[in-house]
Amino acid sequence: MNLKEHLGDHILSPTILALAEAVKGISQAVKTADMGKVGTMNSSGEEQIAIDVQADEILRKMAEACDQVGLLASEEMEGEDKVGEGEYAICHDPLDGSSLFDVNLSVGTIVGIYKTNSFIGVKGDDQVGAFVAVYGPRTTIFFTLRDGVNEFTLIDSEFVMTKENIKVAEEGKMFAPGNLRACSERKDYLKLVNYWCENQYRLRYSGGMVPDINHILIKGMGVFAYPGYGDQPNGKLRLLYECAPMALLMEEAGGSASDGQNRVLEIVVKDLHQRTPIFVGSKMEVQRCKDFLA
Ligand code: P6P
Repeated sequence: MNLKEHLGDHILSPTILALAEAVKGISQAVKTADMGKVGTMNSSGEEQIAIDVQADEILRKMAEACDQVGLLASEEMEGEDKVGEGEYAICHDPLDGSSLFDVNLSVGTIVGIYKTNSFIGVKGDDQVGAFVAVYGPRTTIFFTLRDGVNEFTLIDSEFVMTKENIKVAEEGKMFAPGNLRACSERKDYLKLVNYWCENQYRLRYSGGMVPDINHILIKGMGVFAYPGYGDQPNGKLRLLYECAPMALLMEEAGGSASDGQNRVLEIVVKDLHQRTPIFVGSKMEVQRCKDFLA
């Protein structure tokens, strides 16, 4: 079954199809883009490389052309922009993991979809959908419109369903321990990492949130962690366009996502670029993280 057949007459079909077309463009750009820095910074003060800007432009053009979309926010933009009269709002990290680009590791696009006229004040629970693309040896997308999670693979320019109704088990011994530097100060995180090691968890960590969480969804188990510490108590990952979409996808697949205390999907967006710690994956594995972390 292809993407269009799967979507049928779903109200958000035009937006998902438009996102899929944008992913085709980014997938092409990833193969040929210049790896150089462009000498500019994004809204979080991170140096941009050419593909960051290119991917952002592809998604902006998509949003402007899609009648359903009225509002746009991006990791690469300072504020939220009105891009049309549509009732839906798109927030995205156009190319997550671009620091891995020059070493030819997988990168991705993360998208949250809301029905709102501003992102300020929303919670991840308000999302009507979440959509992620993985640019690896193959280009795949997985998304939810609050009806489960399915994976589609780009084959001969068409997205074909390759995994239906993805589910994540209650527990599973695979771990993706982000920000291990935090162990230098956070003995609770060090204890958790030691637990994983002493209990022979299988390490699956690439440094890219998208492929690392894709791994948990496709293998159906495991946990991804990115805590904060020191002068970054909320860690590095952004709530609106990285953690909240991933949290919705994981909950739709039967897993969970916490900031160490609360559900990620309950955190109110006060700033477009606010950060949050995140522990996401199999329910019992996330609970274990909460139990270990002060
Ligand atoms: P660190 C990639 O830059 C990213 O935004 C996520 O994809 C990834 O999980 C995280 O940062 C890695 O962070 O601090 O290990 O470089």
